[in-house]
Amino acid sequence: MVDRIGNIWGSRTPYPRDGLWPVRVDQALAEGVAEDDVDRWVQSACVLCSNGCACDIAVKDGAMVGIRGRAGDLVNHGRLGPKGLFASWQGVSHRDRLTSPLIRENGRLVECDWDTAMNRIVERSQQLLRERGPLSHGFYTSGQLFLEEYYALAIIGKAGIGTPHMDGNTRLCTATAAASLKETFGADGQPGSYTDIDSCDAIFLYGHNMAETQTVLWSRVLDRIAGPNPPKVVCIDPRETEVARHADVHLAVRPGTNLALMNALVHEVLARGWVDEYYVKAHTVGFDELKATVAPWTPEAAAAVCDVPAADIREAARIFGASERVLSTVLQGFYQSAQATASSCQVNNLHLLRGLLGKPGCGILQMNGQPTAQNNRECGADGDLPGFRNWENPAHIAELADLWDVDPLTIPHWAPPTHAMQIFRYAEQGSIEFLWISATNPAVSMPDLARIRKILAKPDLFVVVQDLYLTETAQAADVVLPAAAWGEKTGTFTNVNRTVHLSDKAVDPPGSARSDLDIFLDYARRMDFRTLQGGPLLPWDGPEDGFNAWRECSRGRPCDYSGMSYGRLRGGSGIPWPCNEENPDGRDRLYADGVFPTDADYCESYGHDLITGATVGSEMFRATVPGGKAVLKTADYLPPHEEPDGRFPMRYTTGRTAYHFHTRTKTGRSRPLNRAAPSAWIELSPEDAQRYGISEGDLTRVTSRRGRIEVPARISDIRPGTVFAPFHYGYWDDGGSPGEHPSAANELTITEWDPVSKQPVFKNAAVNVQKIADGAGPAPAPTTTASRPASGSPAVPATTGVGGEASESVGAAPPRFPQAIKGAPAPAGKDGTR
Ligand SMILES: Nc1nc2c(c(=O)[nH]1)N[C@H]1C(S)=C(S)[C@@H](COP(=O)(O)OP(=O)(O)OC[C@H]3O[C@@H](n4cnc5c(=O)[nH]c(N)nc54)[C@H](O)[C@@H]3O)O[C@H]1N2
Ligand SMILES: Nc1nc2c(c(=O)[nH]1)N[C@H]1C(S)=C(S)[C@@H](COP(=O)(O)OP(=O)(O)OC[C@H]3O[C@@H](n4cnc5c(=O)[nH]c(N)nc54)[C@H](O)[C@@H]3O)O[C@H]1N2
Ligand code: SF4
Ligand SMILES: [Mo]
Repeated sequence: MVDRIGNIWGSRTPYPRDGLWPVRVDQALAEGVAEDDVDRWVQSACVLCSNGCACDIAVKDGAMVGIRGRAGDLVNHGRLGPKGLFASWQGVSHRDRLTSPLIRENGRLVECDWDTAMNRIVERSQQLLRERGPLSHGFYTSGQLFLEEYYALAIIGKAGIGTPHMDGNTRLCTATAAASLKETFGADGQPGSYTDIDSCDAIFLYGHNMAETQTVLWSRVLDRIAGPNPPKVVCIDPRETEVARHADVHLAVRPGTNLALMNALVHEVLARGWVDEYYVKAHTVGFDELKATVAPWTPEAAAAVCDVPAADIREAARIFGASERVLSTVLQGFYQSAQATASSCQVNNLHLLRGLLGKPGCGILQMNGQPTAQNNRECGADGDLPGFRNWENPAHIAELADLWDVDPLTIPHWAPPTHAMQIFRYAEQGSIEFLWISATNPAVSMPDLARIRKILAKPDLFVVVQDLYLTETAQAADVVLPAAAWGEKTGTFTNVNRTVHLSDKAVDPPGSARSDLDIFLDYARRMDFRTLQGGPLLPWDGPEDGFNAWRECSRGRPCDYSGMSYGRLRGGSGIPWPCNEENPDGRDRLYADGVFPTDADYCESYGHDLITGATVGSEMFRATVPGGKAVLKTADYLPPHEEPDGRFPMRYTTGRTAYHFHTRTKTGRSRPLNRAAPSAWIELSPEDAQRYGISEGDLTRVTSRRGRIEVPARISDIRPGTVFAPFHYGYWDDGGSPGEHPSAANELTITEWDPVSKQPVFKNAAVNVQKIADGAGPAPAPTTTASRPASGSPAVPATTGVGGEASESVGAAPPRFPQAIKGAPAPAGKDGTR
């Protein structure tokens, strides 16, 4: 039996450079259920991170009773990680699920039927449209719905209502991935592929704790590291993460200083002549400006700002410059930190300078986080237009108007789409009076929670929340709509690797819960949205109609799905887009020919100034960017806005642990995961702990200009001067609102965003830390992850595995937690080694 709590990545299946990653099928079944007892296995993919591991859901007597990885899928080769194995099916099979709509009556949420709930929404919606117009409406959605659901919502918002106020939690998540790809290459779309892990000589992880946040992808890296001719690993992270522990160079930068480091890496690559001059000349513009911007950024200059040794910066640059094939992955340590888009563009620039694109082992992964964030960006239920169309290009608006048969003037395009932080600002100011929140929990996940709570509680703001559970956000709603979860509905979604999977319905939703698609279609029908011809705007009967409509919308665009169908997605592996006549089986990596989607009539964006965020505009873009060339975009380093001072002397940063997903609505309801990380903590370096008289497990108060949290301290290997808090711990399992000891990391974070991507800055703020009580024992932080106790600190009991004794917790309903987890090697004939 393999334990995926104590042993997150499972056993090694090493393989050589350019080898095939061996298959290993991971499986978990509920206690008392044997493989022979399973009635059916239903094809799906995991929705607990952007890796998109393909799986089959085990069904017995109409209930989900387990999961196993799909051996033949190109993404995971059979593997699943802790969240996939436990939280997927357990997280939604819980007695706490919402089973009927709720409406607010005399201040309290009471159960009602669907007609009552939907009528209340439609009445308010119609009244506001009459009296105030479309700008009274805002939609704040997710990175966790299915493609068909986003596309329906995009059509409702853009063509039915006509509001620019549509965004998703994708703004908090991967807005910078999209922005950096648009700035450099002209359109969103992942250049690289997971197969680049198989072929690379070096892998750079920029602010990406892949070991905990894409555990299956990290298994692939670990298997390369364990095999012959392993890749070099470079890690840029202020904490001693599992990635850092495997790194040849670990640059533990001061939070908020990424761009200084990136400018130095580019400086070194130029200074040492590690540049493919032919490639740069043939395929890029902007070289001279890039060179001038990085000129002052010697390794010594960056070392002073980032507080890392100049020699380490040189060594990292040497690894980048001298390795034949380099893979880069970028995530929240860059996207949610200062100068996010500029720092991420420098990663693209490094690859362009060396011509390391479109070849095996030479990928860029501007990572996603949420399972379906990519689809929201593609379908345009966030601040993008469907099919990566450009809001500044009237021809693109006309295409959409044609496709939907509506007046082009209905589709908002007179200004950039409104980003999430601005939507909440309009709600705060009162111009948005109707806010429909689907599949996200802003009362825990947005910055500066005291402010967000105040906005959601405004009496004149009508809030609809569509969720699986009565979350902290749902508790503030006027109407709560119970949604069907993964496994209870059919749809498609696309992972980081552009790979599209179909997830089939395995079981019925609880009570009267309905799929998000059915809810949106019902709203569209009740609102009687019409086309110019007079037909219904959304005549779809179900998800497959939505997928077919989307295929047409995507045809000829970079994210071309026209060659896919539900039929083709059933049975085999997922398929990466573009999938069309030219690429009937999809394409593994983009830009092999060095031609980029920057043609002014085709591109998704004309770009921005990376310092101010001002748009470049069509005229300037046409004058300066020859179609097909990539743009070497750059900016000078600026210090973060909130720097430590006498009152708030520490840098505060936030993030994740392997065992929980976001606000824990699923992982907190899976017993093994909940036991592994039951409650909140902060991480402090031994030096700071000593300075403040704090010992392992002591209760601390962390204060910023916005608020406070009170949680136990783990003394860990984080860089001195920095405090880390996991952001998973809201209040649904603790009375619903912050009590005596608030624990949500976002009580402290700042209302600030990147000027280009508008992604909020969750990863730097200034705080003060003090001890408020002795601890009763060690902090409740896992010992298997970045929160592991610092070397040399007192003994702390290990994070328990699933093989250990069961204990009661807020976890899953009784018979549902797994007893057997298998990590079986591949059958004979496949190249599985153990
Ligand atoms: N277990 C688990 N996996 C997940 C999720 C989850 O909630 N739990 N969520 C999914 C989602 S939606 C996302 S977006 C991804 C996020 O995946 P990651 O980006 O890997 O996760 P984070 O922990 O947010 O941040 C990564 C690292 O950034 C570091 N960091 C903090 N500040 C800075 C800085 O200024 N510079 C640099 N270079 N690094 C810094 C932190 O120490 C942290 O280790 O994970 C996905 N996978
Ligand atoms: N301090 C700090 N804050 C952060 C971050 C950080 O690193 N630090 N990371 C940010 C990032 S990257 C992200 S992605 C966000 C995540 O923040 P949230 O989106 O708020 O987090 P989740 O807990 O995933 O919320 C998703 C909600 O959707 C519900 N849900 C799940 N599936 C379905 C479905 O099919 N239909 C419906 N209707 N509902 C469903 C779940 O029950 C849950 O309540 O947090 C952001 N906030
Ligand atoms: S790596 Fe991500 S997609 Fe794969 S099983 Fe884990 S949570 Fe699910
Ligand atoms: Mo995310």
